[in-house]
Amino acid sequence: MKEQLIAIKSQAEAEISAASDSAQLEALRVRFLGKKGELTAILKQMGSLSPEERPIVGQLANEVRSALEEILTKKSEELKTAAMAEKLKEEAIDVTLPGKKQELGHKHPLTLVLDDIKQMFLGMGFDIVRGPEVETDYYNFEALNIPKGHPARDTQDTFYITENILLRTQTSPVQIRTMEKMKPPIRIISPGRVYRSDAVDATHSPVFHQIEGLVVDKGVTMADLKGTLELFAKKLYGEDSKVRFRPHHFPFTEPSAEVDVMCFNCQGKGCSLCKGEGWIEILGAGMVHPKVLSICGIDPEEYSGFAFGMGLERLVMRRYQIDDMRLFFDNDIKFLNQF
Ligand code: 2NM
Repeated sequence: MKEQLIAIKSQAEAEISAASDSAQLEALRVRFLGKKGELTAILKQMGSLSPEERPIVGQLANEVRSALEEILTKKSEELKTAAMAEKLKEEAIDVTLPGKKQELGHKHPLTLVLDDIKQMFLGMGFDIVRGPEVETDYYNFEALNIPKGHPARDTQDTFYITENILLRTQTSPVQIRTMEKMKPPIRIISPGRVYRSDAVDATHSPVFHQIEGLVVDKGVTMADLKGTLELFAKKLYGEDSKVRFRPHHFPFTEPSAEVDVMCFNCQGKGCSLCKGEGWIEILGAGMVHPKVLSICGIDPEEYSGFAFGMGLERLVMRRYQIDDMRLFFDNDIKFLNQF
């Protein structure tokens, strides 16, 4: 039995030192020292020994066990150290490599100009109000004096979610909601995204942006509208800017006008930008229709108001000489980086 123990010891020592990972090492521990292992198998035969031999063999068996336990522990440490060294080598970072440049974005041209315009109206005492893009037929049409069957419903065809829920065609519903909630004086602009069922081309997009304005108070007149828009034109196009009003029709204002600004390119002489006109149309405006005021719970005998609306895209296209509206929505970095 002594010989067997010594053979097991040298066999185990050889195999343990050859082990290449911790799973192999664990298998060896079980094979030699486990409950059903080779050393235990020897100890089970101790009963057949003489009383003189038993303590000697017993002591030898204990020595073999602790010797093997010791080299198992040592080998396990070695394998762990080697594995860590390998991992560190694999995950080494080359600190001499150049870093990744962080590209800092900037504002979209539509946002740049909208921010400017917001500042201009904030400076004139207006508040900025936002509202839902998904609207009801009532707020988008009915309350603006555009009943079912009105021709304006054809020119403002939109996207319907149900028969009564739609994507707003203008931001006027925001102003209706404001008039319902607030008592005059009201002085607001409502910028935002609007929708029309239009085919995409260089000057049309089914999604675009509008800025509408509304002032309601006692004694508000067309003169206030003219003064406000003249001041706005001067802020936008320079101190020498002039505006002119042409009669027009909107269902929600009476009287209504289209407003032109003198061509800032040719000072009214006529050029390619204004197509020889000398004037460029920038917005629509008018005195809020008494019916619209009444619908919102404002007494038209006591109060009056003016409103105006303009398209942001066309304004920005003129400012930067952009000839195709699609460029705003293509998200082409080469285009956007120019602003
Ligand atoms: C425009 C032109 C003229 C307008 C009217 C209203 C409201 F809600 F007060 F009736 N909001 N916006 C208006 C008036 C909009 O856009 C070309």
